Amino acid sequence: MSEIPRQTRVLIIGGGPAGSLLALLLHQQGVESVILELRTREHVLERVRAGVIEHGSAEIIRAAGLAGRMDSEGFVHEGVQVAHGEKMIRIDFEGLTGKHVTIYGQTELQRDLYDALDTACIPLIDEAEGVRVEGIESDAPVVSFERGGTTSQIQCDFIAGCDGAHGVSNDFIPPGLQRTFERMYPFCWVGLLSETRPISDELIYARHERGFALCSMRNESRSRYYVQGPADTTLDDWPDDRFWSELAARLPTATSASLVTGPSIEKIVTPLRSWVSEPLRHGRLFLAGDTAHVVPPTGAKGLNLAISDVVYLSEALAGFYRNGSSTGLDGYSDHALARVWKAVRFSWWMTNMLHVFPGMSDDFERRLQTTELDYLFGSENAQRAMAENYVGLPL
Ligand code: RFL
Ligand code: PHB
Repeated sequence: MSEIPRQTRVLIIGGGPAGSLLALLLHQQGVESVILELRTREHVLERVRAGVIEHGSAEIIRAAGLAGRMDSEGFVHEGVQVAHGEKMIRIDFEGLTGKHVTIYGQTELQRDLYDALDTACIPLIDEAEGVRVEGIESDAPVVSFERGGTTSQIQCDFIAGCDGAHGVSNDFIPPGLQRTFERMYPFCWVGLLSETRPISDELIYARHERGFALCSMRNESRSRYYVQGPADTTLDDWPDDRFWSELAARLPTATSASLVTGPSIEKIVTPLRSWVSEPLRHGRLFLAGDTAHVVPPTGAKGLNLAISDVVYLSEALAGFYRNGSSTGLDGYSDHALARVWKAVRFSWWMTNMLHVFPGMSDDFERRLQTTELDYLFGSENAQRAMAENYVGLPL
């Protein structure tokens, strides 16, 4: 990034999937924007995160002209497996809903987004530190930041806060005007990436008395696995050998027999929480993606919500520039939150059903949890409800 513009229409804070896709969608509707990203490009492109793209998200990516690699290198999954102890069933997405999901790493999508930003000459200013805003309640806000020891300012019409769960945009809304909703779960996930053949052609979500496990993948030779760990666990507690044996112990015996293990090439510990901040707007500031809401990864919804938020927001902003109407902008928060809460509900439901809650001494609750799984295993209607949510509710 050589020259820093002094002015733009939409100033986007955060160059993750939400910020990058928003910039592209705006560009395609003739609206100029600038992205400020705290990290280096290399750092953003190295982060290992999501893997499941909903049916509708894939269509959006396609319509934005970004699907070349996703369509050739991603994998269409027409179902997932759910295991409970030694039992396992398939949730048949295609048969139950006529839809599917695509397995394509967020890392790859982020690369496609950055390539498209470069092709469209959309300014992405990386290593932008200390972002702060003035005049959010005016119609000409100013955003300041430091880069390489120099302070710069960009004047804009609107600010889009897309800076993720650890960003600052949320802090720009006065506390009295914001309401937050939170649920911390009393466990975390330990995730491991390895250059090994995936255990199965489809994802496996498993509930076992030892805890939750998830088998996912990136391609035919790269696997992504997760196991539930204690809330206070650290990576030191999870040498590869322990991870693999714990994973194997939580899968049905016939399935774990096909587990191929190998050295980890990346390992993470991630806490699980549900968190929503309302409203998604203050004056000229709009929030989208993880900065506005966080869901536990169990339902594979975070990236997909970031995508639906920015679709709504780009349409509202483009509408404003097209016909001067603020109707779309005024409705953005309610519109986006209605979809967000459905994903919060689904992720909470999946998390509750599949994890072992420490200290769940209450026999009544334990029975209800296993009954939830029994019902899912035995009812096509329950499976359809899960499939409908997993492939993604309509935008
Ligand atoms: P991001 O991706 O965090 O990007 C925010 C960007 O903002 C930058 N930033 C700042 N920039 C400027 N100034 C500041 N002060 C800034 N502070 C931060 C950051 O550097 C970053 O580049 O948020 P965004 O764009 O809202 O996207 C959200 C998704 O990344 C997230 O929801 C998903 O990764 C969640 N997620 C999953 N979502 C799915 O839809 N499907 C999945 O299968 C799925 N699996 C997962 C997941 C998240 C996981 N972790 C690690 C939490 C699996 C895991 C393990
Ligand atoms: C992943 O592949 O990283 C992944 C898949 C499904 C989830 C969460 C993460 O629910």
